[in-house]
Amino acid sequence: MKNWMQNTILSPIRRRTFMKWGAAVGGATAAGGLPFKSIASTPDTTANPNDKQTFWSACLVNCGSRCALRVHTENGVITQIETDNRGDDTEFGQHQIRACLRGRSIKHRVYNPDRLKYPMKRVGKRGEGRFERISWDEALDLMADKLKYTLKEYGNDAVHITYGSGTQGIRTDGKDCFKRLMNLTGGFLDYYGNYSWGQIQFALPFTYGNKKAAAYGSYTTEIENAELLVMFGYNPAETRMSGGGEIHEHISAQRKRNIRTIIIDPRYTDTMLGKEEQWIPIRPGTDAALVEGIAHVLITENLVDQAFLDAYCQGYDEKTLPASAPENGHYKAHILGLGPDGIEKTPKWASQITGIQEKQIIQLAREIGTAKPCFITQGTGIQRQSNGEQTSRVIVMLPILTGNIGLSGTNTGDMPANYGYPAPRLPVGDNPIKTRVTFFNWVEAIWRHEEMTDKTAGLLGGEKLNNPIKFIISCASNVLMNQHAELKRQAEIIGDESLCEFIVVCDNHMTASARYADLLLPDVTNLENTEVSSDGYSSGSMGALFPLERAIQPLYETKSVYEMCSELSKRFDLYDEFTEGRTHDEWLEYLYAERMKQDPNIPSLAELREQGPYQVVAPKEGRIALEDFRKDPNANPVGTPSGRIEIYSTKLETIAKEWELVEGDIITPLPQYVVSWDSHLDPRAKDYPLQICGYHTKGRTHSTYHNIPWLREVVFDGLWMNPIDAAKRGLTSGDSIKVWNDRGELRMAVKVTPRIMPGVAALGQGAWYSPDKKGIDQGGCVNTLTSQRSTPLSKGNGQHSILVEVAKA
Ligand SMILES: Nc1nc2c(c(=O)[nH]1)N[C@H]1C(S)=C(S)[C@@H](COP(=O)(O)OP(=O)(O)OC[C@H]3O[C@@H](n4cnc5c(=O)[nH]c(N)nc54)[C@H](O)[C@@H]3O)O[C@H]1N2
Ligand SMILES: Nc1nc2c(c(=O)[nH]1)N[C@H]1C(S)=C(S)[C@@H](COP(=O)(O)OP(=O)(O)OC[C@H]3O[C@@H](n4cnc5c(=O)[nH]c(N)nc54)[C@H](O)[C@@H]3O)O[C@H]1N2
Ligand code: SF4
Ligand SMILES: [Mo]
Repeated sequence: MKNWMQNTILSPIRRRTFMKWGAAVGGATAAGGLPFKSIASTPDTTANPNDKQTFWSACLVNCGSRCALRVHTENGVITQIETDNRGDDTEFGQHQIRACLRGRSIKHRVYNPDRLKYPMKRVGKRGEGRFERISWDEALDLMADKLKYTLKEYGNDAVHITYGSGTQGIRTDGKDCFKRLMNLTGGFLDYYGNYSWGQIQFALPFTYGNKKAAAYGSYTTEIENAELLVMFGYNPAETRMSGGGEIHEHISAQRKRNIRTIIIDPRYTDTMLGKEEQWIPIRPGTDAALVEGIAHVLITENLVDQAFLDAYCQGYDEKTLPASAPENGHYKAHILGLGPDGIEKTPKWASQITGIQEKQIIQLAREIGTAKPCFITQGTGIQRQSNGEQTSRVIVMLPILTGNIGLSGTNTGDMPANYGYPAPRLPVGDNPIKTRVTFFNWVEAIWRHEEMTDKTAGLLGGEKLNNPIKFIISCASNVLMNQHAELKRQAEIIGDESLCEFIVVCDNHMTASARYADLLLPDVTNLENTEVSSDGYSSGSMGALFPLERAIQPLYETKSVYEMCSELSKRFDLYDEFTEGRTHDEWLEYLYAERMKQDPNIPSLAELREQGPYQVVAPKEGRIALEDFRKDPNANPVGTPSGRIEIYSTKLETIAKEWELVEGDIITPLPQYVVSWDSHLDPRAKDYPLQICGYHTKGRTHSTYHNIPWLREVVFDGLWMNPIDAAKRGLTSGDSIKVWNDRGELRMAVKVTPRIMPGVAALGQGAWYSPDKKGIDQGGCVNTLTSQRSTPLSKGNGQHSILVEVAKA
């Protein structure tokens, strides 16, 4: 593996330290094979001198799950990782929260040749990846000086803390410490929304009112009461892999009554593999056209629930259309071809767009129209398309049209809801800077902040930005370079030292983002820290508190973020305010004690550490979304202006009139299929005829766990291609290919498989971006090919909309 990483100062020491641990932990594959200088420090073995010990810990990455780990150490070195070994799987709520292969391989993430070991400052050009080791004092002085300069010269709103989900489960340490400190200095430019659900979470409140929980759907446990289960791009077998949580409940509910399951996805996913009755492959970005074709059948064959639409909804037909709407502005007219576009959304019309046979659409419509109750759900890969806001709103039209809402066995069409059991959390304080950018177009705020307003860029809490972003803190985040889109363009913006003047990266590993740092702060991993974590956000109907013990002492010169920020706070005369007199471990104890006051049932901290995760089953009430509304819509209106489900949204009618949109962007009061950029109907498809369907692979969590050779062997990392497309290009499995469009090019291997539909290729996101000297990515990172254009409504990420061409390399 030859890439830019070998140019960093880290490379000489990588092999040696890794081999030393390799011997201690029973051998592992070492990356790279260069000679080395011996400047490595050894793991601290003084911490746990009594030979063998076992500690509770957990995997804290952002996969939506949270799993228990048991860490075995010998003389202060991790020897083995096991997972939850308690309880009795026959009783729900007592079952083991077993980790997937990623969590079980965490030892190799801790003892990894890519570990950041010392504070380092950049030498050479930004992005070149050359660094010089410095002391902690020098590092924190440098950060404080640059930060003070930025605050004085520009203001607090020139400082941005990026999105970053690498330590999703850390709440009393980690990146929140930076937020707490920045808030004490006068605030920072924050973001809203997230790369995961930016579009659906922005769009569905127009239909259903404000969200109370993370997701607005029913719990997956409701599946067991359904007659039919229809899932759009929902893939829990790969994206919620914990032994506790969504996939566990989904499978047991489905099995209990053998519920007929139909899955719509361009890929044949692990959620299928024989557990489905029907796989309907669909062209990416066209689910809304499929649903409109289904709606046509439901309407023309009288399968809609007219009474429900009249009593609970606004804008299905003339009767409930608000006065402000144009004539024939209602949904029925739109489907029947009587609306402004004059197109009748017949199954034949939908068939041409989606690639699904007309008769299959008709059959699907009749099944959905007659199965009561029907549980309809969607994953969030669909809304990560360029027309994702519209698609998520259109999909929820199926439960709305058929009245499958608020009743046992139904869902709103949104992703499923989950129980969350709150863990202690360090207070971050109030941010005096109220204007926020979206999680995705923060990059624009670096170079064209003057053009960004509430009406052009979706700013919240203010109408304009007074300053460009001049200082970035990126902690437990890889969006600086790997996880954001269009990386060649990104490198030009981030790499320009005259734009953003200082970049601090705090991570465990030498990532693509870390390479763009001016200052590198090496963080401890969660196995080197203490914490009490909550369940992830996809734990199904079971919440939990996970104890994390410090299994080994911090390696090298790593420090926890809390420690870094405490030291930093002294340089701003804010030490007392920041620490309130507590160390991190004291905060944890204090916050846990506060938590116990709210919920006296939870075990003490000592008991928790003794017994392992504390599991709590969600109450029965509240598991069916919109149950109260269904019972009495007047007493329990939804949070829309009308209090009804707004098929026709008056808020969107106003936004469509007032916002200044980029040419080609469409916002409509009705949910509808729209052709958007990088779809198969984009004129660019002439040059780039293949769509890529991005997805989240079980081989890693985003970019985290990518640098574990075992996982790279277990899960294939290349491009999936249908035999028909491969034959056209003379490709067979294992061939080296180049994949390109006008934004970039990458090299990888191909896997020829009927698990992906013709005309579409599939590529798991999160591989490490490794451009060579010509800028060709040798790492297989899909964001080489994605677009930085933000979506019309939420100004979010359409990172699954990709057009490419492929050839043998
Ligand atoms: N193993 C693993 N698990 C993870 C993560 C990870 O990186 N790795 N990441 C976690 C995070 S942060 C998130 S946000 C979630 C993401 O969860 P999702 O967003 O649901 O995951 P994706 O894999 O992006 O998309 C789900 C499915 O949608 C399909 N799909 C893509 N485009 C379309 C389309 O236009 N139409 C249809 N019908 N299907 C489409 C994909 O093939 C995929 O099978 O996963 C979480 N879980
Ligand atoms: N093309 C495309 N791009 C995508 C997506 C997609 O589907 N397609 N998905 C998007 C989604 S849904 C998401 S949520 C984002 C995720 O984007 P990120 O939140 O950036 O996720 P990761 O790549 O896992 O990066 C987390 C970083 O945290 C670091 N880290 C892990 N543990 C620790 C720790 O203890 N301390 C510190 N300081 N750092 C730590 C890891 O080394 C890693 O660099 O990516 C988005 N990008
Ligand atoms: S990656 Fe997710 S499912 Fe796997 S062990 Fe970690 S928390 Fe559990
Ligand atoms: Mo995400």
